[in-house]
Amino acid sequence: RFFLHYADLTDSSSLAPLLYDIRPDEVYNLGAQSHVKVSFEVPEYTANVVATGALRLLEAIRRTGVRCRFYQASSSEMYGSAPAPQNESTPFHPRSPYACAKVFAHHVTVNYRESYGLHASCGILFNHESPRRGETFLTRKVTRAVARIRRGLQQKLYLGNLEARRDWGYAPDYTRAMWLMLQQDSPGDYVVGTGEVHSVREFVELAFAQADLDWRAHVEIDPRYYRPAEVDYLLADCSKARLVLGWEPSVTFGELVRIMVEADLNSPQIRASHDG
Ligand code: G4F
Repeated sequence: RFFLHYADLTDSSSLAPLLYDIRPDEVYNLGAQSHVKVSFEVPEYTANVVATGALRLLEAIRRTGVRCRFYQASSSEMYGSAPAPQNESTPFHPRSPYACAKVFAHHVTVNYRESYGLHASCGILFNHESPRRGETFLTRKVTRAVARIRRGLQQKLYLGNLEARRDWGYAPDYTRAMWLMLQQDSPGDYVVGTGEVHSVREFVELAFAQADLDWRAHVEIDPRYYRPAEVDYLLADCSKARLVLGWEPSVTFGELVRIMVEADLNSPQIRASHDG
């Protein structure tokens, strides 16, 4: 009962007919060029997908008159350099083209809710990770390298800023929060995170330790991975999600690192390269 359909957030002509055919009850807009560093290389494309893309989808819903509930994937990146902990009332201070585009998408979703009475909610999700995370994002880049080093497939891991701090949680917990938002009688905006902060350095240290490796023997800094403007400190205050949605994270930071390292250690691709 799972169907894939083709459409593209940069092509409004593909969105309305699809909505009209499917007539969904719920629409989750997770579409993006979601890599922060990459957004500095392709800022216009990022804005087209992330900012105008959200607007195209909202406009398609409005024009077709399909009565669905709408979820917008807002991001903790919108807070940028705003003081922590960040909650729904914290003013945004975006630090990348990606974050600027997310701020537009967030505000236009709120605007469509207020203007047209759409059941549209924004989840302001802090970093959420799992073994399915793309290999160019920090957590997965590290856990994959740990597994490859452990299996003798590489020696070094090159990273950027080790001092940035993030509120990292487990993606399946966050998907539950998204779904809960659309089950509420009224739409709203919710911060979702664990309320715990760790540095990149801590993540690295724990991931290597998980495989009995000393990170200092393998990690080197490559300035190419620094960003023109960094987001130093993100920490969620998700009191509203806890109170209204009854949402709680189920996986701790330590468990998240363990799940991701184990998945990469057991990954068939890494095992196959090792055996081969
Ligand atoms: O894993 P990251 O690339 O994630 P970032 O930039 O926090 O953004 C992610 O989370 C957001 C939610 O808050 C999403 F909206 C967004 O789409 C994305 O999923 O980087 C995490 C931190 C950064 O401070 C970065 O500078 O790790 C630092 N870092 C250090 N070395 C690195 C590296 N990041 C990457 N990707 N690669 C490195 O080599």
